Amino acid sequence: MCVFVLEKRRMPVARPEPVEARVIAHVDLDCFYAQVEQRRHPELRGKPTAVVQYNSWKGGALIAVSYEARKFGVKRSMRGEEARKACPDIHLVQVPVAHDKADLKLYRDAGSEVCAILARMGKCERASIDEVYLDITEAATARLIQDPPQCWVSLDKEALKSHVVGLATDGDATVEVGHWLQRKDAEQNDQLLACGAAIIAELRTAVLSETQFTCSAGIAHNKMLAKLASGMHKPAQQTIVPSSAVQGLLTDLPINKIGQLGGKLGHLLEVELGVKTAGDLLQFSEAKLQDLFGMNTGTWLWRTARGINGDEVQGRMLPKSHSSGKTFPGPKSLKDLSAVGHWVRELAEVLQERLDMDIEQNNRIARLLTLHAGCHLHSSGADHARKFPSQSCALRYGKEKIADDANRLFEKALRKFCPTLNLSPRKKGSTASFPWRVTGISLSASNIVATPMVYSFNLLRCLKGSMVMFWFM
Ligand code: DCP
Repeated sequence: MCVFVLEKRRMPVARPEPVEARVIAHVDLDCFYAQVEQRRHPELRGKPTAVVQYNSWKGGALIAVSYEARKFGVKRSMRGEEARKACPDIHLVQVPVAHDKADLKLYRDAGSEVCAILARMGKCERASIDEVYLDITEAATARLIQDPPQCWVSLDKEALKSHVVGLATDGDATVEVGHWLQRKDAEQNDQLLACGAAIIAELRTAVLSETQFTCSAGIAHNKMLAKLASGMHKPAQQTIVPSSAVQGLLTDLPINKIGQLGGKLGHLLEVELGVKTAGDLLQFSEAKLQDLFGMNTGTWLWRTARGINGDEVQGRMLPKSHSSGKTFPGPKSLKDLSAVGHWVRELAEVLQERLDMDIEQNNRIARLLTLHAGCHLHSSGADHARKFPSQSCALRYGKEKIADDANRLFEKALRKFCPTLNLSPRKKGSTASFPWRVTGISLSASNIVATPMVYSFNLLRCLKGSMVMFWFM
């Protein structure tokens, strides 16, 4: 019997772990947008720097803070003015703007540079604009056979600076880490992690010398543990999680720190079962968790509490979808269909640019268009938020077609959101306002597939019409 009903597509799925241990790394760039801006403006290097949103109210919202600025207590939750109070010498750089909204191309491209370097040693999955999972099992196994840790004559400086979870280091940490990496009596899995740590140290050094970016990493036997470890020591450091340290690491770990437990599922565990840490979950049998959450999620929870995770690194360096969105907070909210139509057209143009780029650079097309929006309904003076239903349809290329389809999707969603609503155009001069306001819109293009060259060439020809005619002349 499944007691807690949650949206199925959002539920985690338990996958079996392989018999042979994997070596997985999670690499996360440090204060990413701030580093990109420091590279673009070398005079900012080593100085307290933050990147702020284009909306300049109270100095703009901080979205990335350099580690030099963090020393003064500057945090991402602050606005520019507050940050300047905490650190008068801080340099605030505005995020680039295009189409009247933040343009992240600069950061996306910088993330791609890093991915290309990391992918040299194994399967690489781009998890976000500045995070990558790597499966380096093959490379670590090969190194263990050809050049086992006990035989290393000199140790990589970065590898020696690793942190090993569960290793008590009273004296010189690098000496003790060096011993741990080269232990003759180490189990094979720990030796594999030692080889993995050496490989990741080399890759991080290559990233620094080729891009000027520092990054931090976690090295473990699965994705969940590698991700937990990469954030433990930042910036520019790496952390290894040996199997023997897993239970100690998880016992007091707040469940919202575990991927997929930050949302509704984690909230349910806390409110309904009093589970605050991964250790608290250990008291429930697998059968009990299956009873409460269904077979698959129950098993996933039981395994997660024990640090077991079979998710594979996907071998995907390109995004699974493209999106273009904008928020309209407070007084900027959109209050009529023409304002929504205007912004839908702007967002459609940005989305089409990214779709064109994907065809040209990667030979891929998207097949599904989805509109998401945040909408508030105000009736009898009360302004209450309710979930606005997302709507999808087949994606037709061309910015006008995308805009038309997205506008239709918006109206369809609005009718579902508020079935009694009259959407017919207001009479000229009418002062009656719509009983809703839109606080955010996003268009996304997903279901991306590879296209044969001929097809994509024809598609480009349709899209760029006259320009292609010119090429042929
Ligand atoms: N970002 C954003 N808005 C947010 C959070 C992040 O635009 N609310 C952007 C700016 C960040 C980048 O995404 O530089 C990566 O986010 P992270 O959460 O990984 O944080 P940072 O890389 O900035 O810092 P850290 O070194 O703590 O990972």
